[in-house]
Amino acid sequence: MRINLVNPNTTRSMTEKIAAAARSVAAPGTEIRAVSPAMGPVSIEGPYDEAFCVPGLLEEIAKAEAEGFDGHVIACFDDPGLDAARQIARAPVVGIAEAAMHVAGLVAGSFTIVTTLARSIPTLEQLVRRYGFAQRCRRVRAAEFPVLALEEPGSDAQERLRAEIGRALAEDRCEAILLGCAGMADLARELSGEFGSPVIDGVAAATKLVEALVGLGLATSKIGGWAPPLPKPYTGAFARFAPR
Ligand code: 5HY
Repeated sequence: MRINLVNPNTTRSMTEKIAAAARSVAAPGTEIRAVSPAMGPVSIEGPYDEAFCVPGLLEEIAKAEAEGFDGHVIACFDDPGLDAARQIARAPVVGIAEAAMHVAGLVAGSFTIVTTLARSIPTLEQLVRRYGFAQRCRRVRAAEFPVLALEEPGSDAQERLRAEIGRALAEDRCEAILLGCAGMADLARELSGEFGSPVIDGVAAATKLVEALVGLGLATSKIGGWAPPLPKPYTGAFARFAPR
C-alpha cells in the first residue's frame, strides 16, 4: 500500500521528521511518500497561513491520485483543505487532528490538546466541535512557541511543551494529551512514558487509520459533499487549478 503524506508547510526538515514518525508505525509493505508543496508558508500559524497552504496541498493530493496512491495524510493539526482534498480524491484522506481525536476517544474518556501558539486555539476548538468531540475535549492549550522552534536544537520549545502538558494533566482532569502540531510527532512515545498518560501524535494515528480504511476496502464517498468539483474556468494565478 502506498500512502501520500503531505506536510502542508514548506519546511523540509519538518517533512523529514513527520515522515520518520509515520514510517515508525507503518505496517510492513506500507510505503510512505512524504512531500511538501512547492509553494506556500514555511509554517502554519493561524487562518491566513492556512489559506495559502491549501492550493499547494491540493496539487500534491492531485498528483498522488494520478499516480494511484492508496491513501493520503494531511500532516498539519489544522487539517487544512481536508474537505477540498476529499472532493478531488477517491482514496481516503485523513487529517491528523481528526485522527488524533478518534484514536484518543478509543483509549481515554477525555483529552486536552496542546498546540504551539494561542492564535491556533480558535481553529482547533472549531475542529473539536466539528468532529463531535466537544464533550470529550477538556481544553485546547498553547505552550507558546512558534512552530519552527521545534526545528531549532537548543530552543526551549520542548521545555515549554512539557510544562504545558504537566499543567494540563494537573488542572484539566484529562485522561490523554493530543500533540497539537505535526512538528511534535517525534516526541509522543517519550512523553507518554514520562507522564504515564497516553500522549497521542496525529501523524502516527492518521497513518494507521489510512491503513485500516484501505484494509477495509473503503474509499471517499462521492455521493454528497465530497463529490468532485464541477468543471469550470478559474482565472488568473489559479487558472491551472480549474476542475476539469
Ligand atoms: C502544524 N502548523 O501541525 C500546525 C500547528 C499549529 O505548520 N504544522 C504547522 O501550530 O497550528
